[in-house]
Amino acid sequence: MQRKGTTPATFDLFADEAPQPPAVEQIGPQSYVFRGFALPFIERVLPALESVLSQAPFRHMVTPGGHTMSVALSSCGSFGWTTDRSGYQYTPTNPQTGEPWPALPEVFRELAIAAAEMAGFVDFIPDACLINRYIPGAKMTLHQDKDERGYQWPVVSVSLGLPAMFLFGGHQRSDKTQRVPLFHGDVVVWGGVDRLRFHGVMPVREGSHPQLGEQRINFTFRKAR
Ligand code: MD6
Ligand code: FE
Repeated sequence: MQRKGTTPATFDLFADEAPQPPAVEQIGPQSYVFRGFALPFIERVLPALESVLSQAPFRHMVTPGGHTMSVALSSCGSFGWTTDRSGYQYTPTNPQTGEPWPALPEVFRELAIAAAEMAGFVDFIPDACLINRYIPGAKMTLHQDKDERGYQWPVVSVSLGLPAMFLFGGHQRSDKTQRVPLFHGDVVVWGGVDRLRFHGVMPVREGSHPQLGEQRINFTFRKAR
């Protein structure tokens, strides 16, 4: 369509852009995806992440079933999540080093609390942050997050780097799953009636992210105790 001089320049600039996905998507009665929510925090998050990982490097854990996970894991906060032949558990120290887990960086706490509030969970104080690294091909099979002491608090999940297809199921492993693509900066919050829904991540596809390279990093904040 031809426009004449009275049209503001910005109008034409944006006229041909693809429609933007909504900034908030509700994926369950008490579950939301907040697109790009972490981006304003990112310049503070990345150095904080480096610092945590220098103290508690990623490692591949072995599940109670004897499988080595394709996802590499670290933690920060008062409790970290570990798994070995004897089971899954939250521990106050890193079994790898015998030291307490690195403290939860202030910017992580701010991000988690702000996202939880957006989803209607006020007064969420996370005490554990699990950090997952996916290289291309890594995946997370369907699971429930149920090693926390209570389920009244949500889980806040932050995705960075390569995109991934998140699978959000129901309360039975066999329930149909929704596919939710997650991109750099997206934050998912779920809790309440959705807190124990099965979920997983499909194998991450090859690619390179301008800031994070050939990997996807996911943080999940919880109240473990
Ligand atoms: C991931 N996330 O996105 C794996 N769990 O890499 C999870 O397993 C998860 O994103 C509970 C709540 C949100 C999550
Ligand atoms: Fe999970």
